[in-house]
Formats: sequence, C-alpha cells, structure tokens
Amino acid sequence: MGDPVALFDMDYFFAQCEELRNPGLSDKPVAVCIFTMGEKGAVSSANYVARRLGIRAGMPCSRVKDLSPEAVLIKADPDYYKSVSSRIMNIILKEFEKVEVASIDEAYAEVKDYSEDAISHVKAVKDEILSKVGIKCSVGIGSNKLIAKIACELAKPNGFLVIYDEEIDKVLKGLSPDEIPFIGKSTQRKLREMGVRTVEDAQSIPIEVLQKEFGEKKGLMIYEFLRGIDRRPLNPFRKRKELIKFITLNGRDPHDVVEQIADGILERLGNRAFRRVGVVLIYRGATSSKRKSLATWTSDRDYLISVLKELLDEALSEQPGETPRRVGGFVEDLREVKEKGLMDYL
Ligand code: TTP
Ligand code: MG
Repeated sequence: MGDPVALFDMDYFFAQCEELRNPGLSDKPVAVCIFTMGEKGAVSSANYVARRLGIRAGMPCSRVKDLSPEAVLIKADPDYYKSVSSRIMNIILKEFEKVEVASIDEAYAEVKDYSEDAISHVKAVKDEILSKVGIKCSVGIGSNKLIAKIACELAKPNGFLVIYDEEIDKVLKGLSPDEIPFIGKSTQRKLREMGVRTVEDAQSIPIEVLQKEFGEKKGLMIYEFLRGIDRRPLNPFRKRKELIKFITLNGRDPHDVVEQIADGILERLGNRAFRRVGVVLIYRGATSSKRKSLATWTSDRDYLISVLKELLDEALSEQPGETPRRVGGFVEDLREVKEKGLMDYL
C-alpha cells in the first residue's frame, strides 16, 4: 500500500471552541446549536460531558434540556470557529508538504513513512495544535484515507493511533459495517437489510451482488472499503469556499493591519476572484462580524482594502469602548477567472 496518511480531526470541535474562550464550561454539558430553518435548532456539536448524558449531534436542541437541565446551550458562532480552524490548518499546512483540508475541523496530511521520526513528527504537530491554539484533536495514521479515518475514530477523544498494514484485517473484522466511514447511512441500512451484522459477514458478499445492489462503481468501492482498500488520492487542491486571514493585534489599531490582511488573502487567491467580503473581530468572549456582497467578482487590491475598512468601522462601532484582540478579513463566493486585474468578471 501507499505512503501513510495522517488524519487530524478536532475533538467535539464547535463545543471545544466554546470551552476555549470560556474555560468554566469544561466540566458542564455543552451543546452548540445551529438554527437553520426557522426556530428549530439542531445540536451540531456536544462535549463529552454532554455525550455521557445522551446528548448527540443532530438531535433537536429542544431535547437537550430534557436530557440534562444543567446543559449549557450555545448558539453557533461560525466566524469564531473558522478563525480557530484557520490557525489549526496553518500549523498543519506549515508542517506537511501535502495536505487536504477536508472540512472545518479535519485535515489529511501525507506522512513520509512509518519510521519513528515520521510518526513522532505527526505526534508533535498534534501537541503543537494544543499548545499554540489550545484545541485537542485525535490523529489516525494508516496507508490510505479510509484507514486513517478508522484509526482516528478509534483514537477519539484526544488520542493517537497508527494502524499498520498487517493489522488492517483484524481491525476491520472488529468493526460493525456502521463503523466503516464514507459509505453512508442508506448503504449501511441496506447492508443490514441484506442480513449483514459484521464486517466479516459483509466481506462474504460477492462483488457482483454488491454491484447489482449499489451500482457498478459504488458496489466496487464498498467491496474495497470492506477490505481496507481506498484508492482516493489526497486532494490538496480541494477548493476552499472562502479565504480568511487573521491577525493578532497585540495592542495595535485594527486599521493598521488592513493592508496586511488584504495581502494575506490575495496571496492565496491565485487565479480566482471574490464577490463577498467580510470582517471578523474577536474580543475576549465575543465576536462581531460584518460582510458585504459586491456587485461583481473582483480581485482588485485597493477595492478590497476599501471594503475591508468600511466593514471594520461598522463592526467596531457595534462594540464601542471595547478593543478587539484579533481581527480577520475574508473573501467568499470565489470563482476562477482567466485574467486578473479586471473588474468585469461577470
Ligand atoms: P465532527 O468532527 O463530525 O464532530 P465533532 O468535532 O463535534 O466531534 P468529534 O469529537 O466526534 O470529532 O464535526 C466537526 C464540526 O462540524 C462539529 O464540531 C460541528 C459541525 N457539525 C455540524 O454543524 N453538524 C453536524 O451534524 C455535525 C456532525 C458536525
Ligand atoms: Mg471533529
């Protein structure tokens, strides 16, 4: 099998971010709620104290208080989680040559080999995330993304696990098909309907039967995943939906770092233009953000700086007398452009 892959997955990420800025929460059940449609919120992340009481991601927020009247329900603050995420991802990106940022709290990194040095380097990055950002994560290492993900799940919380190739079969046989990542809930349900209880049961299904049931491509993928084979390469060019740059002020006036923020964004913009600009201010215990949609896509530096300044003033005026600790700027709604420097990207 190929070079090893490490998966870094932050533990109970949104809830842990809340503990980070409010350490008094750590010994209480914490559930972060996302309100999407109307009032009905769902739990997006729960800390382990809450999980022990049966509180889970996906359940309606209204059920949380039934399970634990002491539970602390917090409204999700995506801009703050993004700012923590970008600090974590920057550490991983600086330490490895090939990284795929897979979600707000997960990144795969290619590891040289299984030598003691290479493995302890991965461990050191986990420790650096904790010492620099204050966030605990779990790390799984294996010869592909699937095995790294399985290792990471087994390591949770705050764990570190390497699954060597010769252990794959034994590890897989100890799992239920529901614990095989990436195969989806409806596939898992169908497998149960086919009488499958263990991965070993599933492995005894001939490939033709899987392909008849799930289609040629997916059937093959399931057949291979059940054997620990995953051909998907690391995809370091996965498009990020936004670019964000944060700066710690250390007493400086936020206006003095706007150009630096714009340049940090433009450096990574490459061949793309943006159509939405935003600013985030991080205070002790609070964040404030502003965003604005532009009439068209642009990558113009002066224009970006002027919009960032305008949004910064708006955001600052919302917390009069308070000094932010960190300030961030971001651009969203990105699209590829053929030529840069033009305003008419429509
Ligand atoms: P996960 O990594 O799946 O969950 P987690 O980090 O909270 O917990 P674990 O320790 O098991 O890794 O997802 C990362 C973040 O994504 C999570 O903190 C909140 C968000 N999220 C949602 O908004 N909705 C969801 O249904 C899930 C599962 C996650
Ligand atoms: Mg996570």
